[in-house]
Amino acid sequence: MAGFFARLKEGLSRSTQKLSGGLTAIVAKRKLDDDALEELEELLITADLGPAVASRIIASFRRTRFGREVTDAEIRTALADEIAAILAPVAIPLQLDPTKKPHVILVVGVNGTGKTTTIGKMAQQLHDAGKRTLLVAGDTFRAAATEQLQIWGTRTHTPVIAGPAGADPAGLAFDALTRATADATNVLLIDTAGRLHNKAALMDELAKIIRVLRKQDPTAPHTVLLVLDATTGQNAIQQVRVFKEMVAVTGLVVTKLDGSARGGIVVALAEEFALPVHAVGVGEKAEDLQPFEALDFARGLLGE
Ligand SMILES: Nc1nc2c(ncn2[C@@H]2O[C@H](COP(=O)(O)OP(=O)(O)O)[C@@H](O)[C@H]2O)c(=O)[nH]1
Ligand SMILES: [Mg+2]
Repeated sequence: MAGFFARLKEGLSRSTQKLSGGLTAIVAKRKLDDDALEELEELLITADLGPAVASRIIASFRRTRFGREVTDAEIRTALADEIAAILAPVAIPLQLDPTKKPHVILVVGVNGTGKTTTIGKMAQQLHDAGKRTLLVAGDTFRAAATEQLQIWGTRTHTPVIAGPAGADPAGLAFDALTRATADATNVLLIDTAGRLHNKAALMDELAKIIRVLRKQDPTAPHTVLLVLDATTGQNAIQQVRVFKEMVAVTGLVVTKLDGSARGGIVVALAEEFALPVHAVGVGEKAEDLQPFEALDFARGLLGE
């Protein structure tokens, strides 16, 4: 997994520059007095960690280091430890329930966050793990979305259930679950539309998908994965709130951590929602989706 950590660290480098560069400037100047702590708090907020996390970390630094001469290396390490402690409880890999045939995963999120790509990456990894998988092209609103999923299906040797543009996604999901149950498929991955500008329609659509799934399996969906795009920063917080009102989100995937300067958002999400972060995306290839590791991420963020 060293390769992935290297990519994660490289991907986070813009976030790191912001946080770590700012930190050096603050700490190098003087000892950790009120002004320095205040600047540090602002820096943490600017780096998208959120006001709650920032104030808690600053309170901790005040308790342990107030008035002391500190080095930026010491602060960097202490910060990485604090961040890792916040992230550790949410760093929970996605568990498939082997008694479910299939384990149904509903993938939701705003347009463009990376739902279809994440499903494609998961399909590849499931294929490599010898799992039988079926994909549902439930974003029937845009024809391109169905084609995009079909390309991933071909690439990963995974069948795709799709309909014409405008087809009822709930109908597709129902048919897919019938087929998946009949041939003992391990995982059913359902793509959905992310038309947040028409929230009522989207909510109805998701509710209907869930309703028809439950006609066949009252325990489905077993996972509701909300995909968030790290580059949207604080916006991601609002997206979680909105989607939690629509569906019972069980976990998050945070994409586009490569090249985003806003990786700190993962810390704010952990603090605010305590939802499991199952995986992170650091690129467009199948191997660029990996389980979320608290310490690796915290160290990556601080450039350690
Ligand atoms: N750099 C980068 N691009 C990504 C990542 N995940 C998805 N993308 C890209 O983001 C764009 C939107 O992704 P898509 O899966 O179509 O989003 P959807 O509308 O939610 O289904 C595509 O160009 C993807 O290749 C990631 O982790 N890193
Ligand atoms: Mg899509």
